[in-house]
Amino acid sequence: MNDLFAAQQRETCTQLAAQACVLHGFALPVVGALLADIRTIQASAPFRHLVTPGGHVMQVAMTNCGTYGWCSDRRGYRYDRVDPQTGNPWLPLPPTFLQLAADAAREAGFEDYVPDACLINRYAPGTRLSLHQDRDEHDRSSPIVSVSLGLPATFLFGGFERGDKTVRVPLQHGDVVVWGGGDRMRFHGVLPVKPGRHDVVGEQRLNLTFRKVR
Ligand code: MD3
Ligand code: FE
Repeated sequence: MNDLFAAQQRETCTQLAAQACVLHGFALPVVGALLADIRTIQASAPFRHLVTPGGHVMQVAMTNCGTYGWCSDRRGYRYDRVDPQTGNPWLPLPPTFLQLAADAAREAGFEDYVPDACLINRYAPGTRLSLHQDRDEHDRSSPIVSVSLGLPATFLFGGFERGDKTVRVPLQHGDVVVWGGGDRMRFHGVLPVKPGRHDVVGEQRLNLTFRKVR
């Protein structure tokens, strides 16, 4: 590990842009509670590989909790109050999720953050998420808070056009990223997750993204 990387890991926060920052290890104290909640959520709404409007099966497996869940099928992308697979509402956001999201948002300068949706992404080794923008949320002024668990990944942080240059951001187990304001509409993605086994989470990467949809 080079000195610059070592120094970065000792920082509590790395600023990626004016309103985007990585809070290193911020979720570590509540990892046990988060994983227990994820187990409950996936028992009710199992991880599934959504189909894009173009007919491609997504590599990332997804589920949701909160008032709204992100869905994709041949008809398009949308937020839905019920799981289309079961017809049941998504489970509510667990208190630990709400507390962590609000604490991280406050740390990054956003007071009173109350998300109404949490998309849970599961990456098996080799899984990637291609460059995209998150544009299905009605409320684009609230930040997005993302929590990384398990295997490390390289996040691609781009500009406002698909072809803009991207910077690579290493994300570790327990890191929380807050993306707000003007930086919310940036293109972003995740490079293929390298094979490995995390002591607690196993052979996968999990990512929680909190959003305010309405
Ligand atoms: C940056 N998830 O679910 S973190 C997604 O690691 C998504 O699973 C990635 O991109 C993951 O849509 C990245 C979350 C994230 C969400 C929205 C953003 C990062 C963002 C909007 C602008 C910039
Ligand atoms: Fe995204």
